[in-house]
Amino acid sequence: MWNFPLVPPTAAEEALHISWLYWVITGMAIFFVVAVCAAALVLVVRYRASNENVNRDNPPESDMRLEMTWTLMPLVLALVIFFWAAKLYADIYTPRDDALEIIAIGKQWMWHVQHSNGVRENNELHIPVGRPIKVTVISQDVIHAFSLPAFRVKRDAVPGRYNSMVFTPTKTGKFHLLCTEYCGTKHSEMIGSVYVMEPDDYQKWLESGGKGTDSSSAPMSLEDQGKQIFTQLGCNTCHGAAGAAVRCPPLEGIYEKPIELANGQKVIADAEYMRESILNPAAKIVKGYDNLMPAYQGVASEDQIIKIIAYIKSLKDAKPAEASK
Ligand code: HEC
Ligand SMILES: [Cu+2]
Repeated sequence: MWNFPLVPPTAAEEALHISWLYWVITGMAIFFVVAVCAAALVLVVRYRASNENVNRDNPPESDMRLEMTWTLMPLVLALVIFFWAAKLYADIYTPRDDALEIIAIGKQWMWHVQHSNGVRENNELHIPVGRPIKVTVISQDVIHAFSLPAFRVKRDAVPGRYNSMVFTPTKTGKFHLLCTEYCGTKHSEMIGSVYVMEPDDYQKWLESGGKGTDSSSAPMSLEDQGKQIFTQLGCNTCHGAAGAAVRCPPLEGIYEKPIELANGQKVIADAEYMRESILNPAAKIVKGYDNLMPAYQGVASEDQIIKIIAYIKSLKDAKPAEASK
């Protein structure tokens, strides 16, 4: 039952790099503790009051070489560690396009995982081995933290904010998935498993709708579900509707493009911006339009918003219909 060894398995490229950094820092700390203690011990014994065999005349008051050594050496070591760690940090937290995208919603007290073809799972995460995985996390209530010890990565799940991280699993198998931010009574039950699979097995798993058996019940993709929700919530009565009562900006082709706002500011239409535009449209008004969109705060769930954004993203290369201009 006891499956928490001192050091978790090392199952991702990033994990290997972070382990190296970790052990180098630990090794340095051990080296200096031993060196300082040994020096102290030697000096204490050698210069003890009863030892008359040492020369105590004229003790040196300063020694530039000594000063330089113990200033420059730690400085260089600290800078090496800083740049090394900064590089690893940037590798993990810089978004990249070649990664497989997965979204995880934290809520009291479970992880809800969404794959882009529409498969969803709770407290489990199935991913293929050998390719970068980008996990975007958000919380539906309080702050949680999505933690994968075997991959040495974790990210805070913050309400109202999409945070992401990238890692590349190198080993197949079952690993821990934890919440590492105290989030209430059942925080300790907010645990699950990551299953790293061979790419073919993962593909089969996805196509079978996450059941791993051969059935043709592949779910609807995120963007198609988003399109349905777009209609359910009545977004389509304004956006893209021919002869809509309200003049509104087209959503085709806006994803990750700069948008000019009424106050002269420019923003990039990323997921974060879209989420705000849906929940609280008054916060940022598109230039040339009026604040006529209803707020969907309390109406659209995080889950629905993720799907709507997937839908708007799928319109990235589409041309706006004449009617919605
Ligand atoms: C009553 C008509 C109306 C409805 C319904 C409506 N919107 Fe809007 N929407 C607007 C208007 C007007 C704007 C421009 C003013 C602004 O920025 O708030 C806008 C702006 C937006 C923007 C920012 C677009 C940009 O170019 O930056 C997004 C994203 C958006 N709406 C999505 C939605 C979604 C998703 C829904 C459904 C959940 C929806 N809207 C429902 C009228 C509407
Ligand atoms: Cu939690």
